[in-house]
Parts: sequence; C-alpha cells; structure tokens
Amino acid sequence: MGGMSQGVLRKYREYLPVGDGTPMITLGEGDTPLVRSNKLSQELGCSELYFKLEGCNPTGSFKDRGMVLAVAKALEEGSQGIICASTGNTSASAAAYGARVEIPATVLVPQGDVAIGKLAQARAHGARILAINGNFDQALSLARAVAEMYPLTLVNSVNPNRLEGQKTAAFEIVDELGDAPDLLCIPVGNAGNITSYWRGFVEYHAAERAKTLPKMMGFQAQGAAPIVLGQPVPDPTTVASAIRIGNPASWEGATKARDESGGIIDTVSDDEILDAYRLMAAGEGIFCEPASAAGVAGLIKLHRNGLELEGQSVVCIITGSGLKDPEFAVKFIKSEVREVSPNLEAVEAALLMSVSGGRKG
Ligand code: AN7
Repeated sequence: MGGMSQGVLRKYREYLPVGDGTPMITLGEGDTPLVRSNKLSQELGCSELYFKLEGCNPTGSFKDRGMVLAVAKALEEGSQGIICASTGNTSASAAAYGARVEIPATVLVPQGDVAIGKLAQARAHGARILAINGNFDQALSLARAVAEMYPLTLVNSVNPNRLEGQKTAAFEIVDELGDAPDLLCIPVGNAGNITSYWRGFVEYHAAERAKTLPKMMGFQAQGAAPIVLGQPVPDPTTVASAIRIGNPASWEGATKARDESGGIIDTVSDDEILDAYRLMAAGEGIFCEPASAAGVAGLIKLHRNGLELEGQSVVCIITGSGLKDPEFAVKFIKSEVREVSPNLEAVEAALLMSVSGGRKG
C-alpha cells in the first residue's frame, strides 16, 4: 500500500458500516489539506484559522466521502443502479463512482441551474442526465419516487450511508489539530454535511479521540434560508447554485447540530458570498465555489457583528473547487485581460502600466 491513497473506507473502517462483504472501493477520496489562513486570519484577529480544502477530493467536492460508501453498499446489496437529484456536485460524484464500479448512474438536475463543470463531469462519466424543468427540491422528490418504484439505490444524503461516509472529514480535522476546533463554519444547502460533521465530532469525542466539541456555525444564502426562516422556501434564489435549496432533506439533523453544539445557523447575502469568494481567491490563493464561500462569508459577518475570535480556533469547510464554475468567475470577478501584440515593445508598454519599480539594472 506504500504511498497509495487508501481512501476513507479503509482509513476509517472501524467507524463505518463496512463489513467483510463491502467492496473497499476508492478514487482516493479524503485526506484533504487543512491549510492555515494568511490574510483573513489577520483581518479577523484569529490566529488559528484553517480552511479544509474539500475541493481536493477526486471529483472536486466533499460529496465523494459519502458517495464512496453509498456506492460500496449499493454494490454489496446487488443494486442495479444508482439515482440522485443534485444541484451538481452530488451528480458529478455519483457519476464518477458509478463509472468506477460499472453501475449506471441516473441524475436529476434542475435545468439551467447547474454549473458547467459539474454537468461536464456527469456527461463525461456517462451518467443518464435528466434536466428537470423545476428546482432541486422538485428533482429530489422525483428521485425519491423513482427509487421507490425501480430497483435503483437513492444516493442523495437521505441515504444514511452518505452521512456516515461524510463524517470522516470531521475525523480528519481532529486527527490533524489534535482536538476539535472551537468553531466550525460551513455552508448549508440540503444540510447533510453539517449533520455529518456533527456526528463525526460527537463520535470521536465519545471514542476519546477529541477532548472538546466545536460550535457548529452553518450558513444559508439569504434567498434560500429555510432553516433560518423556520419554513420551506418554495422558490429559492441565490448566486450560489449549489445551495439553492428550499426544503433541505436533513433539516432536523442541522437544527440538532446547531442546538446540541451551542452554534447557530444564519444567513449570508449574495454580496457577502461574492466578497468572500473574491477574498478567498485573491487574498488566500484558494479558488472555491460560491457555495463554499458562504461559510467564510458567515465567519466574516460574525466578526463584523462583534464576535471575538482572538484565541479561538476556527475551521472553514471549503466544500468545492472554484473550477467547477468557471462561468461564475468570469462573470463576477472583474479583471482586465489586455490584448498585446506579439513583440517586446508592446509587452513592455503594457507592463509599464502595471509593474512598479521599473526595469532591472
Ligand atoms: C459546494 O450536489 O446539494 O448542506 O446536490 O455542492 O450537505 O447539501 C450540493 C451541496 C455546499 C451544501 N457546498 O451541502 C448537490 C448538493 C457545495 C455543495 C453544499 C453543496 P449540504
């Protein structure tokens, strides 16, 4: 095994519903970097701020941790195929793991609302793609109904194996920091991730791998904040398409995580999401998805509203890669691309306008 990535099923086998009959499949998910903040930590006066780069998973989002277990169990049970609804990342992950083990994947996505990279992944991996003329919540009820009628395994986070596999991210944070952080900031859409992290921290605490538990700080986009409002949002809107969800499947898990941990679930505006997205890219060197920026935006908002972060350890979950949604970057990041003739004079003339300090020697 030397040097080969073992994947989360092997690494955390004792904490997962994995038995002798479970195929130990992997695409190298897990073991994602926990990177210290450079810039934001200074602005917030928080010396221990980390980003967990879940975009470094094989399909570019956190979904792979739970998908690998859901697909392994589907195989173990002799399933003839997998199905899910998705704002994009779940479908990319299901398509990849389906291709890996050679069972067909069917994905239901809200038409016109999925980032191009995610759709490209589902296509490349050979998934059957149904573009539903409706939103994610409608697609999820349809996927549930179809999974009832046909011998297909539903691999949305209503599948308990998804939540089980996903909790390995909490284990990794504790393994790396030596304990749980004080605060965990995380975007909330269908609410599976926040539910899983809390479960992971609680289990590790019970197993005496961690002395403390974090406060769970979840953030929904303002136009798609059913948990904050206390009621479903029939027509959710936000620039962050991944979390454009009005009736989260793991609603109860999320409120339980919030309440048991003494945390919060709050909103962030689209402008706050955009500011955090830009700051992450330009200030930290981390290109994340708009939805991932919601957790960072939430932390910035809390600080602005007076939350003291000095002496606190904070982890922000960066749930997906910015490469998933290049159109978004082009649309929302103002940066000039200057056309220049292919000769030195023209390049120099262009540089003079932007390089300070003049020429060498
Ligand atoms: C980058 O792919 O729901 O609260 O169908 O892609 O666990 O739903 C994605 C959600 C955060 C929210 N960040 O996590 C899907 C889907 C990114 C995401 C979330 C999603 P949950």
